Amino acid sequence: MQQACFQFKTIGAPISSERYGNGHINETYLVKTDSKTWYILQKINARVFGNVRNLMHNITSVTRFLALKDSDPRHVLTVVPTLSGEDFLKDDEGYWRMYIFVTDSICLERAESDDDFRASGVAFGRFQSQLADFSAHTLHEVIPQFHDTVARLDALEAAYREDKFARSNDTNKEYGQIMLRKGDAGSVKDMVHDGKLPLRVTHNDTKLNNVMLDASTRQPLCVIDLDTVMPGLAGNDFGDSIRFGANFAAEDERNLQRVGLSLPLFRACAEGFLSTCKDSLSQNEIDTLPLCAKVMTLESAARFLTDHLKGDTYFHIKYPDHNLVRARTQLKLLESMEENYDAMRKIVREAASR
Ligand code: ADP
Ligand code: GN1
Ligand code: MG
Repeated sequence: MQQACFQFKTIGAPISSERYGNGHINETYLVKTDSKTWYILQKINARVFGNVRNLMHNITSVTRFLALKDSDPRHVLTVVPTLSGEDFLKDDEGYWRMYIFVTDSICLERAESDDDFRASGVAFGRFQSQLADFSAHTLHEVIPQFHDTVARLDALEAAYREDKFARSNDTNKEYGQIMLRKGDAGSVKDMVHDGKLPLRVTHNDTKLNNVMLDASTRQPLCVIDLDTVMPGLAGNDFGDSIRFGANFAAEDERNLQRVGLSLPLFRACAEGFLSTCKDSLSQNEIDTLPLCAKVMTLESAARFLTDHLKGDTYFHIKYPDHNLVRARTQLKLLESMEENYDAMRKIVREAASR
């Protein structure tokens, strides 16, 4: 990692590097230099991203496009080239890339106020509307069927049946709870198939910790973690934000009594998101935002449980049953969304008519 730091065109020489952030996929390091500019160095997870060249093509083309609209380096992620001018480095350890560290910013694991979460909604809504005229066909589908929730449930079923690590007995209840809700996933898929929901260029991983806020004003600066920018559904970007950020508790809270949907946070995100992209959304897209929140939560439950059954090869874990804990948390959140579904729909209607 230390050698990799020196292979990029940094302003100033790297003087320290330390593991950074809470991402579940890549290995992230903060690199300080003897200049004022700091960097983020990432070892790209090549097991998750089979074709790193295509991945980096997506990221550089999207960031260049965004930079033409707003050249402030704090408003768009900036890829730092290697000494030989490439957008990533391949060495004996794997694939590396570097970004400019967004200065005077904060990146939150939990919203500290409704306004923090409103800012996240604004950032992802704005990201989507800024990319409305980006040519979607130039993007590679870096992870096929990434948000095909029906396919995610099929993958869970296969893992459950195979039961390679003899873990299925502990997951019968959760498996049943997920499969019971396949209809919701199918209804979104059918709407796409019938042309009722359009594919747009979306972020697809809209967690609060993938947004940078200004450290003093707490207004949104830019969206980061562009690995999964691909054609997708506007509702899934909204829904995944809600799943992660409108929960009273963390994504991996063990005490399920603490888990549930916060309607004030839901409202804040809906208002922020719709304030920046509602003019480009169809009525069907707006109407299905609450459904997409449920489906993204269901999908995450399925993905975490699948990874648990397959021996934890996808998401970083901190302890042996971490993915099972995450799956249980998602299911409890989903139940809470179901209980609050009418209120969620009302809030979205109100936010859309502001
Ligand atoms: P992962 O795909 O593993 O989630 P991310 O790209 O989201 O990786 O990076 C992990 C964390 O590193 C982020 O949540 C954020 O805290 C921090 N980070 C990433 N890129 C930047 C950046 N350009 N400036 C400041 N912090 C960053
Ligand atoms: C991963 O990379 P990170 O931590 O922002 C995952 C998302 C999941 C999320 C669950 C490429 O996001 O899809 O929703 O974990 N990213 C990828 O926390 O699979
Ligand atoms: Mg991330």
